[in-house]
Amino acid sequence: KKICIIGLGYIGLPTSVMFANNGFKVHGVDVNESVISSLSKGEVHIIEPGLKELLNSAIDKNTFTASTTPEEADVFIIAVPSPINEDKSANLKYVEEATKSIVPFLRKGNLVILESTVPPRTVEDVMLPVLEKTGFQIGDELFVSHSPERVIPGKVFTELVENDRIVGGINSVSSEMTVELYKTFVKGTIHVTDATTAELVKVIENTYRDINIAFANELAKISDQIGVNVWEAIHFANFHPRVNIHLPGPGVGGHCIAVDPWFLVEKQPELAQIIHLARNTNDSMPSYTVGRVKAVLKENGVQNGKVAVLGLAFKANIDDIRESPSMEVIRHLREENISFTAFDPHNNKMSFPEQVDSLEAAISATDLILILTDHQIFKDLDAKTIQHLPSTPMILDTKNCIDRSSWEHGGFKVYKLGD
Ligand code: SAJ
Repeated sequence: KKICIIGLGYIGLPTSVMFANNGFKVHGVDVNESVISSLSKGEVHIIEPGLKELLNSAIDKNTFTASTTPEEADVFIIAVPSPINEDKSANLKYVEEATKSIVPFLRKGNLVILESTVPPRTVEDVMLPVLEKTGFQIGDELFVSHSPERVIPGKVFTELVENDRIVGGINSVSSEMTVELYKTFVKGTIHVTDATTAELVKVIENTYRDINIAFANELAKISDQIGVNVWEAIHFANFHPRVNIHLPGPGVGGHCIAVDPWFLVEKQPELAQIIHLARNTNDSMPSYTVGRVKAVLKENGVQNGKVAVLGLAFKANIDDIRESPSMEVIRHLREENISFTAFDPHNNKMSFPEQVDSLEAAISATDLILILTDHQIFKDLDAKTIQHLPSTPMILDTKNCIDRSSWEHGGFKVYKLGD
């Protein structure tokens, strides 16, 4: 069987090489020519453990090809971005374009699967009208379903196999065909529903997380006021068998959790109240963090203080700095005319003038170390060995990565978000 996968990003590419190593012929399609040319040489444009090896094994077996145009196949999988616009409305342009692009290649009996996360009703209202142009009877001659990806960057190949999967067909034959397909490598349970429910399931998973994090962030702000350590409070509360509070931080980044809740707000603005409020709370955290920076500098009588921003990626141990709260924190630092250096051990791309390529360069002659990402490397830092570098040895840890007492012993004045 042959599968044509549209979109070779952080979901489409891993999915392609999984199928290509599990008995399918896969043709991958991407609009970006440079992606195609690097893939053809066995090079990957995203960092994901195991990806390069699986790509090369598929290329060696002749089961994977890539180009900028689709080819005829038995199954088509769409895995393109579904971002939000400036005004927070869903941008379904890529989903629509991708659907249009396969129309000329569709044959009777084909299955079309949407993997991108989308607002509920997108399959029914956006994709089906395009697919009807083939002239095939939808559900009879052409089968369609939604099976959202649910993997986490950095652990994609484990989660593709181990996670449960949701499959929502536009009818039961579409669902059955989709289940059969994913069964080739999915070890988790595959749950079957309709397309619109599947769309909602995926969006509410990420919305649950966003709201829970917003709750933690609100608790951090309250704790700052009442003089309690929020990290300790959440830690203890979570010993309760029915409580699972997430953790505060300088904001929520990435391309999923900070985006998907807007899909619900857009659909039902009057009803999606907590969802909207939670989004605003999480979006307020970078500015709140810079407020804490200013307060700490002021409290300690530091004038024209310089900040060392540690961690640019949107979460631990990855290199992705797009949609990262760190970049928002930096924007606010600039707005407030606070000078800074910035360093991320996983991202040395030097994307802006303040970025430096070593920890030493980052913290030398600064007044406040500001930890924004909980990279393991930061957790392992030894305060004593770097104590001589800053002008003022102070640290504000927004991710609870450092041990207060050992840093105090190392000569630092220690502050935490929510403490
Ligand atoms: N964060 C907090 N506090 C927490 C947990 C996370 O502030 O307690 C922040 C992180 O620092 C980060 C952001 O939230 O900035 C998002 O990180 P994440 O690790 O929670 O999520 P993503 O965006 O990498 O992946 C999520 C996952 N969804 C869920 O866990 C419900 C993943 O399974 C999805 O596949 C992915 O979104 C997606 O593509 O939708």
